[in-house]
This record gives sequence, C-alpha cells and structure tokens, in this order.
Amino acid sequence: MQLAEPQDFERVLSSMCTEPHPAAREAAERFLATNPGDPGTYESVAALEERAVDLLGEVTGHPDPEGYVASGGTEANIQTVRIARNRADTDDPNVVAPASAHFSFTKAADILDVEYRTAPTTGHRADPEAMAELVDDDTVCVVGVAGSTEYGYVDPIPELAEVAHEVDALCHVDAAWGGFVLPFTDHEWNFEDTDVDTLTIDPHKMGQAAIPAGGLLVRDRSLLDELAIRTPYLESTSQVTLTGTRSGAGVASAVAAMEALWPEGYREQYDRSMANAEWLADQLAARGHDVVEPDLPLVAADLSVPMTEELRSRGWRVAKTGADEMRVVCMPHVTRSMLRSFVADLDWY
Ligand code: 0PR
Repeated sequence: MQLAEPQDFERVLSSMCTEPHPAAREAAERFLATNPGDPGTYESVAALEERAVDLLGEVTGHPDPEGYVASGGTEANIQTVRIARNRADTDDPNVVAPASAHFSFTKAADILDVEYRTAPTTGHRADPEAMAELVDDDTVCVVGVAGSTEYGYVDPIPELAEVAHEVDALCHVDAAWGGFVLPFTDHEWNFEDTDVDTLTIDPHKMGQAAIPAGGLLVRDRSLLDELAIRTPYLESTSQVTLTGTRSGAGVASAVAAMEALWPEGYREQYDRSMANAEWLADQLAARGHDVVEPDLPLVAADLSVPMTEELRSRGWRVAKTGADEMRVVCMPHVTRSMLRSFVADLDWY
C-alpha cells in the first residue's frame, strides 16, 4: 500500500516543530536502528548522547552539564517533577507553576501523585508574588517558563528561583521551545545567569533536530541520580530515563543539528524569525487587530472574528490561545513570503 504524503510545512503556522536541518535528517536516518537505552550494545550512539548533553550545556550556559536526550518536553518535565518529588522529604508534595505552564506538568502531577498548584499570570508572565503565596514546606518544585507555549513570553526566572529556594524546592525552567532562541536575547533564563536547578530544552523544536529529541539538563549529577533504577540484565547497571528503548535517530540528529548551527546558525535563525514575528505583528496591528507584543518569535493576536476554520480550508494551519486569539509560531520554515501570502489571505475576508 502507498502511504499518504506527510504534511508539508508550506502553510504550517501552528507548530512548534519544523523541517529538520539537512544534516539532522541524514543523521536521523543513519541512526534509526540504534537504541541509546542500551549503551553497552550501541556504543557509538551512547557517545553521541554525551556530546549532545555537552552541546546543550553550551547552549544553556552550563560548563559541566548532566542530563539526557528525552523523547520531548513532556518527558523532560515529567522527569523533573519526579526528581523533585524523590529528593524531598514530604508525604504530601506539591508543585507550583504559573497558569501559563505547559499541560505536561498536569500529566506529571497525575502520574506522580503530586498536587499541582497554578498561580495567575500578570501580563502573560509568572507573577513571583502570586507564586510565593502558593508555596509551602511541602513544595518540591517551582516552575518557570522561558518561552511560553501560548505567547512565547519569559518568566522572571531569578525571582522564581528565590521563591523556590526559600522552601528548599527545585527551580525548574521549561525552555522546551525557547531554548534555542533565548541565547541571543537579554533574558535571564539559563544555568549561568540564574539559580535554576533543572531545565528542559528541546532540540526537536527550535533546535531543528528530527523528532523525537527533547532535552533534560540538571545542575548537579546528584539530581539525575534521583531517577536511577537498577537494570540487572543490561551491561550498564542503572538507567535514569523514563523510556527504555529510545530513539538513536533523535540523539544523532540533535548532535548533527547543534554541530551545524550552534551558535551562528541559530543566531541567524533567531534574527530572521524575530524579524518575521515583528513584521507580522505590525501587519496585524495596522489592520486594527489587538496584537500581543512579541517577545520571542511567536505572535498572538485577537482577530475579532473566529476565522481559523476559513483559514484552514485554504490550507493554513494556525493555532489558538486559551483566550481564542490566533497564534502564529515563527519557526524556521516560516518565511517572509509565506507570511505575505498569509496576510493577503486575511485581507480577502
Ligand atoms: N513545554 C513547552 C513550553 C511546550 O511548548 C511544549 C510543547 C512542551 C513543553 C511539551 O513538549 P513535547 O510536545 O515535545 O512533549 N508545545 C506544544 C506543541 O507544540 C504545544 C501545542 C499544543 C502547540 C497544541 C500547539 C497546539 O495546537 O506540541
């Protein structure tokens, strides 16, 4: 049977994933049959994973990084909550996050039997005072988002780290999407500039690696050890990942993408994507729409009429925020000419 064509990216404005870099695509194919979950057997991909973690350390300002290549941001966030719960001394753990945090934390709380508390945001960013009100002696983790899913906004991470450490909780930064653009901004978000303990950064989003390639990084090895379980029939004696067999394609393509693009290629991509986001924001504002000022390359705007269905019928894939605004993610495949024809289609209505 002939399989259907995969979705092409020509009119995709809704996704946080993108066309992989050519080197990443090639690496993914070469390592398709390897399993970094069994490093004793698949040695070369295990070595590549160490390289991936080192490169992720460079991107996030960590000179001596520890972590692994996860299946995505969801796994990295679940594992963070697991680290936080396991290291804490409480029978009734809770996690405190801004309402803007990704829904993977809801999954984490459910799986790990941890209470999940969310604080209202101010101007689409976490409000440290509102977060501090929810924190208590049973709080094991305080979450900040660096590049939020809905608006691409960055929480005040240094203040959130203070809120966390006052009660001996971990401070976790979710930079799943933002991690590969933030190094080129003035934001304080990484291991170097803030007291963050754990961090999610996904090569398969802005990093231009193939899916599945997520990243979990921790400040100290001891945090990763909270996840270790014994593996009697593998050559290695313990495993920290959530999945067992996992994708060597993701690991290899993450290394290939970062070797090709860090830092200059990512910087150029950030400049292009940000210029596109600002251009689109101006175009929408000029047409009388309420636009949420873009901070990273993501534009949300109130189109006042529910038109995502009409746009969809013309092939466009746009997403909505929880407040029903239209949301356009300026990923690497989103070019200026694509946005020009998108705006022309908006004018048609
Ligand atoms: N953290 C943040 C900040 C994210 O934006 C996401 C994914 C995750 C964690 C989870 O990562 P994985 O999906 O790799 O496990 N953001 C979603 C996505 O792009 C959000 C989303 C969902 C966007 C539905 C659009 C949409 O229509 O898949």
